[in-house]
Amino acid sequence: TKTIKEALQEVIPAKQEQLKALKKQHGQASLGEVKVEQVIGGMRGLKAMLWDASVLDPLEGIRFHGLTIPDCQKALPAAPGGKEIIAESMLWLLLTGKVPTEAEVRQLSRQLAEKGHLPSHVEKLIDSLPTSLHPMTQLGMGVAALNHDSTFAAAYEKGIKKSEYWTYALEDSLNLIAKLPALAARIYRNVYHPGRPLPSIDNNLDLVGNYANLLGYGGNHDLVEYLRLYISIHGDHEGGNASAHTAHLVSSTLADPYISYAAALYALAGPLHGLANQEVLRWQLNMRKELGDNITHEHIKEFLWKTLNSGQVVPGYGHGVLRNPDPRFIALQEFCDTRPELLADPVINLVKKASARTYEVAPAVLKEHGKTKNPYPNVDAASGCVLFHYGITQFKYYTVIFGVSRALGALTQVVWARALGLPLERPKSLSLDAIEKAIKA
Ligand code: FAM
Repeated sequence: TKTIKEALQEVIPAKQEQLKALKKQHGQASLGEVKVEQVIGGMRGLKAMLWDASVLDPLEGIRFHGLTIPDCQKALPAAPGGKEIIAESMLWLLLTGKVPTEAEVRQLSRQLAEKGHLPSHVEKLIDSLPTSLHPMTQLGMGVAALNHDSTFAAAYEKGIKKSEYWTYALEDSLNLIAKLPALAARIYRNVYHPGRPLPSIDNNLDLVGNYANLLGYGGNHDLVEYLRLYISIHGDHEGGNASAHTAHLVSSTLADPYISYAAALYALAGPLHGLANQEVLRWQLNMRKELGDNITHEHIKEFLWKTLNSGQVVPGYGHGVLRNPDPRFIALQEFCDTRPELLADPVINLVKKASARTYEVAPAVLKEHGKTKNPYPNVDAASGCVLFHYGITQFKYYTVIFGVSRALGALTQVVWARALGLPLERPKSLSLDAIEKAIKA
């Protein structure tokens, strides 16, 4: 059975050739103009990055090497006895562009489990932090401190050829992904169940199976399956989203994958990006606190307008690229719809129903409000309500789960940027005067 490194070794040369030919034959070709509103508006729609593993169509949503989420749910191997995509299958697809065999992902699961334990200096660091320190801040610190053992940094110091960079970036990336469950679960245990013993990594489990076990939810098959789906579909969302782009920019300075991903996690920790899944639950629970449990459409409309009129955004809605409901939102909603017992539960029902009912009225309110270019739900509108049902009610932890997932895409981008020899990223900035002079010319 091929290892993921061997599978990657097979596909890299053709991509390197394709890039070389493109540069040689079409290096001077234009991909369109740059408008002033893009330079001062967060580069929306600016074609400025190369990223192969996923493409985000504004209407259709994400495709991973051409596969939609339903395609992935059909093609990518699940866990033994499971149905949902496992992280290793998504990682294999993102990195190699190929759908892995069951044997390949089982071998990758074992390879990751064998590297799953945390070095003691990271355990001590995490245990020394105040439980009031946000879990995302703790996760970034733990990831950065893992760079103590970076093979990329050590090899670079010794002096390696550019053509070898990707092999060390891959080794560090797999090592980091392997350690995320133990790191993320230790933070959860310290903050929410101080002193509770942490089980050890089980070499026969997949990454998320171990993660759920370490969180203390391994016995709940549905939750483990939900986490597998959740972590797989949050893995990559094109190259320009703030977390993946940060990892790409930082690693373009040849900073190692660990500190590059630590930087990405701090982008993810922003409320307009990954932290939105926390903000959605906070918003839903505030609505319940204010309105009680019989939340009607009218009530939700009033609460939406109250949010908007107080100058806040409605978390879970809108998107920088999407202009339709997020297929990731739909996949997570469908997970619930295929499990009637989930809908029976009063808590899930309320939060799920509240999030489903919010979905029934929010787009119209946002359209009437007239500002957002996308009035539809993004992945965060649904992702937290199922976690809440399963007892992971600590919504300040939700972005950490997103952080475990986004490593799949962000680190794939780091490996491929080194394999393609992409240079230091350095766009040109302009002063206001220079912009005014340029448009007059
Ligand atoms: N509620 C209220 N106003 C919104 C809005 C929302 N959900 N989405 C956008 N707007 C506003 C936006 O603030 C801007 O107003 P100003 O001109 O006053 O700044 C206006 O509509 C135009 O914004 P846009 O061009 O439609 O969206 P952007 O591309 O600037 O921003 C988001 C995209 C995601 C940051 C924005 O939709 C938002 O703030 N959504 C709520 C937070 C959220 O759910 N983020 C998670 C996104 C998710 F994909 C992820 O990364 N996890």
